[in-house]
Amino acid sequence: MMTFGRAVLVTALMAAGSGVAFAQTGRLVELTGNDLMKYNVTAISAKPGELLHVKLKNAGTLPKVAMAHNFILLAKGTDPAAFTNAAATASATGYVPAQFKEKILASTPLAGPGETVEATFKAPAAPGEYVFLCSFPGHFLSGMKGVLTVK
Ligand SMILES: [Cu+2]
Repeated sequence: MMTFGRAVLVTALMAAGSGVAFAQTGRLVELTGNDLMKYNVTAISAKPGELLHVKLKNAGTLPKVAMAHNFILLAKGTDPAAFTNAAATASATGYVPAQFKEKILASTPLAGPGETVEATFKAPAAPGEYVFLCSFPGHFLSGMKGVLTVK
């Protein structure tokens, strides 16, 4: 049983090291979301492969069940409307649709009022424009989106 437990721990550490919420390094990108369903920053630039640390604060006051925000970076070529349509029915997974899992380059959990969520990830290696958005129902359509430009 000890051997099994250790194997699980190593796997968990490797998973954490590969992306989300482990390393505190990376260039800090601070975002806020508000009760008007907007990010304060809608354009981010990065070098190919640059390590970024996104911090998203929900600056609003409405209850989390009605107004939460996240940051999801989509792979190039992903249709954001199709993604958010699928997300709207994925409340059980924090409005992250399982069928789009391989299209998500980075994501944070949902932030309720006053909460801050974070994600550390490498910018894509391929130059281009990558959409980021909030997948809480209705927020993308209200304009809660932006573009990460890799160049
Ligand atoms: Cu939102």
